[in-house]
Amino acid sequence: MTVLLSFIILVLLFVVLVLVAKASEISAELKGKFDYIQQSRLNGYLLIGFLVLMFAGSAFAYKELAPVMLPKSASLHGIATDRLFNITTIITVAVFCVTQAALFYFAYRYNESFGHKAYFYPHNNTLEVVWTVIPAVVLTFLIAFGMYEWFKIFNVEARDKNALVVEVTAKQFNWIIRYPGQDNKFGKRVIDKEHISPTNELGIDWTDKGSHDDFMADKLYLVKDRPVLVKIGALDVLHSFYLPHFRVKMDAVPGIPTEFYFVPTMTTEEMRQYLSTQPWWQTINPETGEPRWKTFKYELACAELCGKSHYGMQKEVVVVTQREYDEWLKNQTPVYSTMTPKEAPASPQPAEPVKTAMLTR
Ligand SMILES: [Cu+2]
Repeated sequence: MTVLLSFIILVLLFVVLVLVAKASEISAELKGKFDYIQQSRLNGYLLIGFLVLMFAGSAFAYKELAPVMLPKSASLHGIATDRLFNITTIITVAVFCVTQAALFYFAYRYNESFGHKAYFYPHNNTLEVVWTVIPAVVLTFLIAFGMYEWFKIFNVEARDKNALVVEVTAKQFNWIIRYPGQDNKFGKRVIDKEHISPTNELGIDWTDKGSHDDFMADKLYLVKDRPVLVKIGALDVLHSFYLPHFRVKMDAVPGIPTEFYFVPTMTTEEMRQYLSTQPWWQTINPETGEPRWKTFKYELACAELCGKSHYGMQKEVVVVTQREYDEWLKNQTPVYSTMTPKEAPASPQPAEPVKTAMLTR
């Protein structure tokens, strides 16, 4: 509230200043005393002041916010994504600084003065070529580099066949996480009135034996250094599966299955140890009274504004070693085993081979 009020006061002050300046300008003009040269010089100084303020403000914001930016990538492909992001940022920031400095400096340097007539300079072929070719080459390089990394991340042939497979389905406003169980195959899903119910939101066909060992999890458990293929879907509107610490983001679209394959490289514990060496993470969290790194958690968030409780679409991601994962796996209960006979119809065709999930490509 205080911030909003301060902001309104600042805006109003600015409006008052502009109006006062405008009024004095009109009155001077009416009196025939308006000094255009002096006004132009003042504008020049103000523009230089703005330039300095803008650069100083940006540098300050960077210094203040850099420590709370995402820590280093916890996935294999994330290293390349970060490199691409950094290269793009460095190039665009450099270009921005040079062009803005030139823009404001020229406005200051060539303001209106006595005896100076503006030089008419309508065209220069060399200049046109230079400022067209250089950005074209740089942008082509950035796009080519980006596409190269993109195709590497989405190279289906290079995928490990033994990857861990997890199905994550988005809905307003939660994530449903399903693991395929021991057989590593998901039970079939059927999207019709008969199968979908409040107790079976995914429309799992319980007559499919492949579904009998599938279990739901409240946290997304992943294994360090073990590739994972996340099969992503949505039940209602567009959502976006976002794992910021792993540089993973993929739309969750109703009716169109998407997926993301990646390799986590740091367990939650290893990330905490790494963060314990970072100054901001060493500061005390007032909510817990402990250093921030101690309660660090990887996060699954929705990155698509999907409704009024969009902000609440969060789940914890836990990365563990294979041994810890196996231990966790032992304690998971398949949904089928907890169902009453009425809810869980017996499989009518036991001989039929297990079909893979409907949403599997
Ligand atoms: Cu969402």
